[in-house]
Amino acid sequence: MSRLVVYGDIHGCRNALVKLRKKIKPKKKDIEICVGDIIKKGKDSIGILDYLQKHDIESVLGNHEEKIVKYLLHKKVGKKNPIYLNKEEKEIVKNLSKKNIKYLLNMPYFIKIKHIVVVHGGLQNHLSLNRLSKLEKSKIIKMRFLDINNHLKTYDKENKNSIYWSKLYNGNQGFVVYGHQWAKEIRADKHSLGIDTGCVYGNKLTAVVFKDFRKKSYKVFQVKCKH
Ligand SMILES: [Mn+2]
Repeated sequence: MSRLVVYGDIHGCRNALVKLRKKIKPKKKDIEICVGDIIKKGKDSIGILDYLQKHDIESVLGNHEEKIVKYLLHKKVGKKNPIYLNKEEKEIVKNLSKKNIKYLLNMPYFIKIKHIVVVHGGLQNHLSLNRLSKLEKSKIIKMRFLDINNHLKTYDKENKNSIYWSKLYNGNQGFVVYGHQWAKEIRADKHSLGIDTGCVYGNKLTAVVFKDFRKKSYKVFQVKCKH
C-alpha cells in the first residue's frame, strides 16, 4: 500500500523537514509532495532545494517560488527585469544551481492525485482545475480571504465581511490540502485541510499522510521548530 505524504510550508527549514521524515519513514513507493513556499524567510533555501531533489520530493508553487520563477523567466528574455527582488531573494537567485533552476521552473500550480488536490493557497467552486487561466493560476496560489462578491481580499485588508475560502468550497475539485495561511494548529474543513503550522515562526512543521490516497484516512505528523 503506498502513501501520499504532503508537507506544509517549509520556508528553508531543512532540519525540521529531515526530522519530520525520520518520523514518517517514507518508502520508495510513497509519493511526497510539498504545498509550496519551500524557500525564503528560513535559513536554508538552497539546502531545501537540493534536499527535495535528492529525495525525489515534488512541490507545487508557492507565492515565494512564483516570484523567483517569474524573475528567472524574464531574465531568460534578457530585457530589463520588471520583477524586483529583495536582498534575500537576490542572494537565493545568485546561489541557484542549474538543477535548482530546473526544479523551480518545473513546479506545477497544483497536483491532483485521485481525489486529493495539493495547492498552495486554495480553490473556489467556479474554478476548473483543467482550464485555469493565467490569472486564476496565480489566484489559487495566493488565496486566503474572499469578500462577499467572491473576490480575493488583499493580505491584511480583511474585514468582518471577509470569508475564508475553505468555508465556501464545496469539494467539487477534490479534497484540497494547502498551506499559505499559517495557524498554530492544522485547519480541518469538510473538503480541505490547511497544514501550514508556521514552522519558520518557531511553531511546527506538519505533514499529513494519506494511506492509499484515501482522503478520509489521513494521519498527521508534526515536529517542533526551534530557531
Ligand atoms: Mn505563502
